[in-house]
Amino acid sequence: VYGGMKAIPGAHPWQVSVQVRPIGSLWSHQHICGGVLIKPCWVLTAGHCIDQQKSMQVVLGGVNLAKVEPSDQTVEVEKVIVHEHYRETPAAVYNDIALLKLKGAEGHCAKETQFVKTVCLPNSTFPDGTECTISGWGATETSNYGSNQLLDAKVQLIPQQRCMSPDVYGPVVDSAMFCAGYLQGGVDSCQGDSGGPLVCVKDQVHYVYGLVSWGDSCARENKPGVYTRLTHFSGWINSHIDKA
Ligand code: 4AZ
Repeated sequence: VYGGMKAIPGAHPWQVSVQVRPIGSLWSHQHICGGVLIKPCWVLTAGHCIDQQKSMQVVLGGVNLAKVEPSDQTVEVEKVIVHEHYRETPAAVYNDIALLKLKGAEGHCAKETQFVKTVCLPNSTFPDGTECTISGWGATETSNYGSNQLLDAKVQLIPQQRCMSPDVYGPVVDSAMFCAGYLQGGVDSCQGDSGGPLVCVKDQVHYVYGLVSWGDSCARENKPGVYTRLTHFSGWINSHIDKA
């Protein structure tokens, strides 16, 4: 996150660190992406975060990736479901969404605590200009490698026609994506934040409205972050959760 601040422990209890263990490596797991806890046994992340070759785990409840915290819950991933129409082109990433089914007895994968909670999926659109919150351990203005501390920042929902205008991203942006941030730049998600949440609040209820997906670099003028629009994928999400 560029232009962010250190998150208060427990402020984003649905935030997940998605980690892989490189094959043949003696290293332990490494953070590759963010994710979002939507059910005790289900995490949403970005499709581009998935490498089917590697064993995955998620860490819930923590803010500092560099140390084991008492609030941490580490859970293995049992199954990965990438969207059937996930596609990456040089210009954009389409249907950038995946579900991770966590290991554990039915409904008892992540344990709800002050630091680990699910977040609601949205059932309606938020207005242009709404201030929402992004969070993650991704690259910052001072480190391409990202931050050990979870960071967060406020971003604004940008009108779709601005996002699709030629001076921003043009028509490569489709209706299953949206832009958020600031056209003047400075505050944005970045590499390593992918798959993590953009959360908006209505009537004191938190909704995960988007997943960090792509952008032309980070925090640049006229190049806001592009997010997977979750209202577009509620049918896909529910059908896979119900049948699994
Ligand atoms: C990435 O490389 C990436 N500024 C993620 C988010 C953004 C740009 C790049 C948005 O995963």
